[in-house]
Order: sequence, then C-alpha cells, then structure tokens
Amino acid sequence: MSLKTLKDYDIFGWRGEFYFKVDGPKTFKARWPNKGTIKLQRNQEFTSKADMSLWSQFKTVHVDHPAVQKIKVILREKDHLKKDEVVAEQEFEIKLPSKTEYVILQDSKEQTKAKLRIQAARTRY
Ligand SMILES: [Ca+2]
Repeated sequence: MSLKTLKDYDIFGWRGEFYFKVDGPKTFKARWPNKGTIKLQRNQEFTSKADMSLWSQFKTVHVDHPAVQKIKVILREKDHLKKDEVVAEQEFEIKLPSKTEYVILQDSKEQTKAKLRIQAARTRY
C-alpha cells in the first residue's frame, strides 16, 4: 500500500492525518494503523513495508466454485475540531483465487490516492 496527497488537509500544521477502515464480511471493521495516523503533508507519500496488511483473511474455496470476496476500504482523515472526514471509499470484489493486482482508491478530485495491492493467491499448508 502507498498513500499520497496533493492537498493540505489542516489549516494548522499543514498535515493530513490518515487512517484506513476496512469492512470485511458481516460487520467487522478493521482499522489501519490500529492506533495513530499516517501524517502527510502536501506532495508527501507513504509506502508501507511488505509485512503491513490492511486486511487478511483465509477462506475455503472449492476448486470447481471460485468465490468472490467483497472488501470495502475507507480512507479517512482525522480532525480534532469536527468529525473525521471520509476521503475515499470503495468496495472491491476480489476473485478467489487470483493473481496479485493493484487497485487505486482515491477522492473525487483525485488529490489523495492510495494504491493497494491485492493478493488472493491459493494457500497450501
Ligand atoms: Ca486533520
């Protein structure tokens, strides 16, 4: 995952404070990072380390019946004076299994962009 913004989100400090919410099956929501925010000034970019995942899930899929998993990803920006703003929100349909692919989650003005890597490979153990 990488996150970049071209916009100033805060009048004071000039730094946006971002975090992700991920909606999996049923109503379970994950937050990433679990605590804290990704602080970005205009034109800054954050790239996560390889071992950082927004969401992980194991699902049993029968060979003859490929499945689809819907995952909703929400990017929010924190504000101390008002409710946290939803910058971007999108539901991704992930075919199981599938090759690694990259998707873009961005705001309507295309100023803040998250590039997400989706890995839905078969797991054998
Ligand atoms: Ca803020």
